[in-house]
Amino acid sequence: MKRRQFIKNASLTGVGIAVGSSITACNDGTDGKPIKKDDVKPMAIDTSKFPIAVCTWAFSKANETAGNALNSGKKALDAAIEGVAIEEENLKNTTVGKGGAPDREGNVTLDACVMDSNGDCGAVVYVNTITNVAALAKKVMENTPHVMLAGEGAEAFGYSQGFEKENLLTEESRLAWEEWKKSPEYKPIINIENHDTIGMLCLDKDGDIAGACTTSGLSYKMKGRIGDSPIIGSGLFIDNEVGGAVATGMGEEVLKTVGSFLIVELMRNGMSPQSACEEAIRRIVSKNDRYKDFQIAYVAMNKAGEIGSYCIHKGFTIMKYQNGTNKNVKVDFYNKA
Ligand code: SD4
Repeated sequence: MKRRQFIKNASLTGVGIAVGSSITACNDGTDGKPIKKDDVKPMAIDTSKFPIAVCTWAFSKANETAGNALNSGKKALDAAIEGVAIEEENLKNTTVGKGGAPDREGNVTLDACVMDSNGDCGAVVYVNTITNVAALAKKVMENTPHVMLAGEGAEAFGYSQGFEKENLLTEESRLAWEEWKKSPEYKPIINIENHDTIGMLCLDKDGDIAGACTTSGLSYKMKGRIGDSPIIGSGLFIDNEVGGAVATGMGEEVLKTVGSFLIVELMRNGMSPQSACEEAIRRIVSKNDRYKDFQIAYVAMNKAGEIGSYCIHKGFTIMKYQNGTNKNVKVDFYNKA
């Protein structure tokens, strides 16, 4: 049997994921610390549990769309892109895609990345005229020699690939921005509006994992600001031998710790997805007294389809689709004070 058919993970027995209720600390005995090599046991993968789709926040329709696509036999990346497109096109969602809140000068700028099971990836940043930026990131991956395109270059490439030019600033978002300008203060509010990026991980019927992450970034950000979401390793990372991770929340803090890459590497070294997410949050809060003022949440899935998630503050939830059922799951959090 090939090495890929196994994942080295000590947490197979005694995993503490409570589907449908809440995800709490995983009972794998690591206490958030990397386990020793000798403790790492091989884990066989049971493909009858696949496919699985998981995403940040309560984006039910998006996750169900991805789950159904996986069930119909689509590959992980195509399903993830189909899923997140629901939110990119949702005009009521002011944190992803068209209708997203603008920067402080009134420009809606979108960031996205995708990563495939073969390790390929694509990203776009500062896109002002195209709604489906995750799909655009996939085109960058497939049809250019590059990983990332920015701004006008990304848009021009998008038109050449058949994407439509659109005005992303809806009347509702424009009015909210006009209101904000009356007393402009840049103060992201925990769990509200500023933290609703959709990051999605899909595990398809073949057991391959891929993901997508797409956002309009922080509301009323400085012109030109880019967050973690389109940065491979920060907003999203996939290693098809191990699993994947996605992030949402205050991008600056995720960037400083390369959060999604960190989680995948911790899983490679034997941590469960749950312990890996907890350790990634611990790295942030242990260095940063200001954590009380911002939210960060991670979601991870390993090759066996085990899911973990952890965040700084109460209020974060994820969607999980498995066996045709799409559930909202509460996530445990660090700040119990
Ligand atoms: C960013 N991580 O641009 C994103 C913000 C986010 O919903 O999660 N927004 O920093």
